[in-house]
Amino acid sequence: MAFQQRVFSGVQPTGNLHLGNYLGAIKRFVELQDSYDCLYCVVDLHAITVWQDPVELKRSIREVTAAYLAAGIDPKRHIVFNQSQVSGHAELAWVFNCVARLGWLNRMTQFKEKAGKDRENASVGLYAYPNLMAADILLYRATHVPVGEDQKQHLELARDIAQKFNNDFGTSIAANGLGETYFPLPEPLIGGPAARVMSLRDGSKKMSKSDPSDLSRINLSDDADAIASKVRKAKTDPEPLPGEVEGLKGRPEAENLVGIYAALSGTGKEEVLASFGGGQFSTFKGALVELAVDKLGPIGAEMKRLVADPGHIDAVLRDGADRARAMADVTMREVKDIVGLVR
Ligand code: AQP
Repeated sequence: MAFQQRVFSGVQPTGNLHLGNYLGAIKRFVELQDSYDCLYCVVDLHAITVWQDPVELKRSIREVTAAYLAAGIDPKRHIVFNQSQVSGHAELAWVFNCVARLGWLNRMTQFKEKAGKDRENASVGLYAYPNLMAADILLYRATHVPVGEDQKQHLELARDIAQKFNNDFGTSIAANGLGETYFPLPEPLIGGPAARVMSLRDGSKKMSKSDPSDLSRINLSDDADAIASKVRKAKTDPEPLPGEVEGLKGRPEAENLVGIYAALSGTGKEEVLASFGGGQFSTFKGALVELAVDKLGPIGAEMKRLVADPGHIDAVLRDGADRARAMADVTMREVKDIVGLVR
């Protein structure tokens, strides 16, 4: 690996990869390849924190891998793999289960949202999910983590865990000749006009794989007709588009569509409103359909081609896991020394 700074991030293989996953995460993964050493993971151990059909899970792991490759991630220059194939993730997560405090996890809003009212029935894995996420990142001592805004709180927890580990074991880290601090405090890379893509049916809810309405999201596998129909049916309000970003306040659906256009075209919301401000939604939606089909169509087509060749995808994952494991093994040997686990 050639760069000083290292990126780690992942996507769960839970089906229906959508525009939010693309703009909030995968598109940014691609952009970061020229400045960082990158590990991009299909986080299948996270997926099983809620029930997954085993046959569907295998399909989905390959589909996320295909999305990575189709979007432009280079698995030779960087590392693409699935989490379950590197046992260090689960091992380090256990150490972090013993570092993180219950009070910290009790504050995690994603657990509250996902567990809902039936909290007693949620899996222990769903509750401890942020500790596994911290392990994913710190196993490779990654310095930067590109994620959508919904993951900000988990990233802060990963920093707290790294800090507490460094403090708790400071003497041992030094005694083992491993420097003054062991884990870096990973920086979130969140931003751009689509850090939080909202549902096309409800501008107050994030676009999500698990939304029961398929009209709420644009899937990466949608064809041109499906994209056109979903954009045309997207909820809007009766006012024309404003000329300035200020005018999007209190208009979540308009803001969402403008943000999507900006992110897909690589500009900002200001530029989009400079072109479309004052006009009707129907004109803007027509342009958005054209842009979305232009940008997403080739990715969807390439995903389809790749998924038809599972042998190739599995070979990419195996090669990535071998290279990731070599790095993870070093960390786990050092962590065991630091913690005092005799080997
Ligand atoms: N709506 C979104 N806008 C921007 N970024 C998003 N991400 C997810 N939804 C949006 C980002 O995509 C990456 C991978 O997400 P994930 O699949 O690991 O988990 P998630 O955040 O739980 O995704 P979903 O779609 O909301 O799944 P469900 O419905 O199963 O909970 C992350 O970087 C995430 O921020």
